[in-house]
Amino acid sequence: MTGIWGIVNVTPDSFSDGGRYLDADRAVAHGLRLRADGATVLDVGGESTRPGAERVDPAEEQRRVLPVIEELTAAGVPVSIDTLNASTAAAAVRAGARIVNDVSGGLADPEMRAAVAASGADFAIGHWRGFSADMYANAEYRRVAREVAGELQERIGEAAAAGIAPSRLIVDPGIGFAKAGSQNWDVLRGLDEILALGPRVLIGTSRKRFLADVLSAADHGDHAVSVERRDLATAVTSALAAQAGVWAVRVHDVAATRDALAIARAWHG
Ligand code: PMM
Repeated sequence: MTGIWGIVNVTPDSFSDGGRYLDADRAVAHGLRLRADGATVLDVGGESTRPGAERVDPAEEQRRVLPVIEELTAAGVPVSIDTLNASTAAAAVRAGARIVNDVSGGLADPEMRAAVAASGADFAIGHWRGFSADMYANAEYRRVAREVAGELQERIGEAAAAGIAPSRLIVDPGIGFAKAGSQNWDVLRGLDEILALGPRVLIGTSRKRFLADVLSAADHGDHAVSVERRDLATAVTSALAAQAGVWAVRVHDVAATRDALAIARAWHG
């Protein structure tokens, strides 16, 4: 059965004067809600890895995520840490995280692979071609899915060389990372190439711009592309990805995706 990773972002709320503990409490409550909705893993992040986002100091990142990881782990929930930083990955695993989710696949921080190898955690490696500012300049492909698979194969080899067994790996083609609109659809259409690599496959389409582009074209731009419309689109792509054989999908709205996956399963009997 396809797993559902629920996204727990621990980034400061500028409208809150409650400070760090309130933010952490809110993140824990949100995580428990996603767990009740059917999340199999909670993916906790303290630095937005979204295209265009500002970098955050690792010490600040850790101040944000570690209390949340400790509490969610104490509540018995499997946690992954979404980070580009080796020191945060190591500290998160000490706090209870079982998976390190690095959208750069180990490229952003030269210490990452060794940190993950030593930690014993599983390692989710994304397809990535550089930090946000350069990302779209690097979106040049001839055959997108094949090239993404080829680069992920290199990341798998590097992880293996660092002592991380293939059974500990999860690969993610990095939807929206160094890929412009239609290139994301090329990747999804070519998922077999990613699946053929061997490790478990994770896909994150949630609320991403390539979905909003399609929704906007569908109603000729008559209505704003709300979060609700993006979540519905995400449930559809997640069900199709599940049908294609992915191991897990990473989403904001766990309940909608849980329902979509249940309907897709019913279809297949
Ligand atoms: N996308 C974002 C962040 N982390 N991790 C994985 N494994 N795959 C993704 O596609 C991915 C990710 C984008 O940021 P968001 O948290 O705002 O969705």
